[in-house]
Amino acid sequence: MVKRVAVVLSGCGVYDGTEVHEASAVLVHLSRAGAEVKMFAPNVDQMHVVNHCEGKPTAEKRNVLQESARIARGDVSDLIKLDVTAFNALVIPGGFGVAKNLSDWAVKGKDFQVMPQVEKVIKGFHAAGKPLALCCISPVLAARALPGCEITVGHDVECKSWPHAQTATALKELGCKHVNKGVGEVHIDVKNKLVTTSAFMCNASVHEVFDGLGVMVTELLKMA
Ligand SMILES: *[C@@H]1O[C@H](CO)[C@@H](O)[C@H](O)[C@H]1NC(C)=O
Ligand SMILES: CC(=O)N[C@H]1CO[C@H](CO)[C@@H](O)[C@@H]1O
Repeated sequence: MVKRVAVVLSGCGVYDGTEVHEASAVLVHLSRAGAEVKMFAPNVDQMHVVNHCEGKPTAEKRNVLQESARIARGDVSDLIKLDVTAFNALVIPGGFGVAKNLSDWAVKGKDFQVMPQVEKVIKGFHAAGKPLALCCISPVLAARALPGCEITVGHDVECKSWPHAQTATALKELGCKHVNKGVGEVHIDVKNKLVTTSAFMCNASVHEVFDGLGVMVTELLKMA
């Protein structure tokens, strides 16, 4: 049976949208495994547009769906149209778009909310017993939508390899079980059918991130 996988994007570019290498790696690994992929993104304005040369917001306005279409080579649908019954699994790559457009984590931290459309999709796959894969910062979405779940965003002690380790601490305070894992590893929450990996939460080379996402996709498809 061909596995059908929905991939939810949040724009295009690490500082204001989906992390491009993570999305690309996920698509390559899904393609190699023979999965059938459809991409979705919310049809809303981005929180802001960042000049990626300077890392600073500009006055520009851009739409999350239109920006995601850059990654999807035009083939992306409005998230409102995502029908959980048509898919076997869900993937949400990372990037600040997750924290800025799929939720308000970037602004509110632990008091954040997940965008209702996104929360509905996550809960829909979960309720249907279908597996989810989240990487980088996107496990925060599960922390809110699936209280008490087990996740990894890498390591919980800051160092050169783990500059964002405080995210793990915040997730624990939200009631999740955080499990330390290397960039090439995943954590599998068997009960919730949730696979997570750190990806670019780790200060690692792009090929290491690529390989870690390969493990994530393999484990996701095993449960799908
Ligand atoms: C990432 O790792 C490199 C090489 O170890 C180091 O020079 C750099 O400072 C690290 N970056 C961060 C943000 O810690
Ligand atoms: C999808 C989503 O929630 N997008 C948000 C992106 O950020 C702006 C500003 O915070 C919100 O208004 C959008 O709703």
